[in-house]
Amino acid sequence: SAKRPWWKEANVYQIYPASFKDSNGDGVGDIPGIISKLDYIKDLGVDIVWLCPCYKSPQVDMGYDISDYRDIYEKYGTLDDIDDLIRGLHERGLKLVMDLVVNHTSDQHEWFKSAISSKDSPYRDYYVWKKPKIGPNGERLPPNNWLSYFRGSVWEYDEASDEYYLHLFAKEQPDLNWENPKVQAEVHDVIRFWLDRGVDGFRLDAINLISKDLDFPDAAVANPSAKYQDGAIYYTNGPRLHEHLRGMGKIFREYDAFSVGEMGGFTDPNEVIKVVAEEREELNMIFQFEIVDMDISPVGRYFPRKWKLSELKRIVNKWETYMYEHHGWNALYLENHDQGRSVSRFASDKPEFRAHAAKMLATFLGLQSGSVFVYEGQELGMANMPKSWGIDKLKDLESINFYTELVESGASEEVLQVVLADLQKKCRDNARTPMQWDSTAFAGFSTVQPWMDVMDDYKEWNAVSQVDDPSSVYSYWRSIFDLRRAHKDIFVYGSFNLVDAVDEQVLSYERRYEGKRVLVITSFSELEALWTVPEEYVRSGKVLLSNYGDVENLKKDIALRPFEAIVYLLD
Ligand code: ISL
Repeated sequence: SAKRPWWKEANVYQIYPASFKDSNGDGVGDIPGIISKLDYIKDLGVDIVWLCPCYKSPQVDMGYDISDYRDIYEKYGTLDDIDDLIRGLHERGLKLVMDLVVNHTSDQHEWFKSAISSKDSPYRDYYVWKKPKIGPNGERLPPNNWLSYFRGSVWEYDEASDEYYLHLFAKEQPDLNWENPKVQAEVHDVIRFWLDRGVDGFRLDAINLISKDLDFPDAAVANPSAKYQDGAIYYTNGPRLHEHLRGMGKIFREYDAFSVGEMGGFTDPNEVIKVVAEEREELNMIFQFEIVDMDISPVGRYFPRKWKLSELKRIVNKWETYMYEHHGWNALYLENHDQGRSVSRFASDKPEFRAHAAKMLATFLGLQSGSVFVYEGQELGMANMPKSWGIDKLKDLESINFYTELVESGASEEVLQVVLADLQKKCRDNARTPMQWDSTAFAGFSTVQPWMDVMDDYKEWNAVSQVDDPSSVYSYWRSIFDLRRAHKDIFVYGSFNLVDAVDEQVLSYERRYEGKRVLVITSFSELEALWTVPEEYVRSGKVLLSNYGDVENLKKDIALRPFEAIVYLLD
């Protein structure tokens, strides 16, 4: 039978430091701000805080460009503040997980500054350098045609050495060379530095990109009109990935630390299990991207794709049943700092539906098998940026570069409108607006105009108005975490059964542990949904939770109201 390590019972609250709480009136969130909100986090009922990068950084990519792994970004605070944060969390029985960004560093990191200064630098091989390719007319070309996640080539030319360096993300984020044992040792030292300081684990950024195909072959030309092509198959889940993960996993086990890897482009559970199977001693769990990629068109990230509820069911069923049967573990999420707000994207943020829709998604996500990740503001039902916000409101280099490239390539007004609408739905900026604490100026996030505008709806949608309201989205999330604790056998360790694979309005699943059974019913529709409870579930029982709050028993034929969610414990 499966083991019961502590982290299987742990749920996570993700904090984006720039947008959580500003304590010193500079318009940017900071660590003392986080410390001032620890009771709020504790009361929600989570066990772990995952803090996005707070290290020293020039902030080209919001801290995912680290210039010193052992120091803190000055606007966020100091190492002493981190120590206070760790203490404050531990006093409340909470743990701290930090973001480990080691696919790349900042170009302002000492290693890179030295590496680019001379081919003889002892740090040269910390990064990936290649000679130019010479084109048909003798012109200098990048070593291959790979497209960067943030647009343009993944190669940046260095005049002085006549070589290019690799950067899968921005040119200010040079990729580390994991083939170099010294790089591996440096990363291990960084991990120990933080674990020794009292940190309880890591979220490993873009970690399945660290092992590259050393031939660096050209990518197939999928888009003939584009200069650069998607080379992901040559650097995702590469040949030495597991070896590198075991190297880090060994240290994590030494400290009984938590680990979750971010692994986009990983859709085969037979491969993922090689990372999360306990006996392999790599990572506890990974973020797979199938749900958040569901509405992305093959044409490009910010082109829309219509999805059906049956697709979502297939994805959920696949991961839930596979991990249960193979003793793996899922990381459950609908939001993070790279995604649009879930209520707007997967349900509805129309005023008449928003609260029910947010609670329905909490039910859908929060009662599955796995560790639940809630992103700051999700517990309040925070929504996407309004349509009235134009492109000039965007701050993220990813969305800006995507849009600018389209404009520069002469895209039609029609295409631009499609992309703008899709950015409004999915772009990363949606998740980065300031937390809405109360109805005072700047939503109580700051005393001055914040680095990014506060959403227009903060007077109605904020923490103060929800914390003591038993019918709020926040209180509902708290009930979800209460349920997971009170019925741990079922919700943490129980099996998962998809109840209806075909209905396009209603998603229902059963959790079961020995004789105990719970039926979860969620409607993803803004219309009434007529649904027949399958025979074997029509029996007496008790309603554990319902988002409309007025359901008393389970009938055979039910008419679910818009975005209704009901949780039954069956006798
Ligand atoms: O690999 C992907 C898809 O297959 C990407 O989605 C990738 O996983 C993702 O873009 C990585 O995001 C993370 O690293 C970035 C940073 O900008 C994001 O905020 C972070 O979450 C670079 O560090």
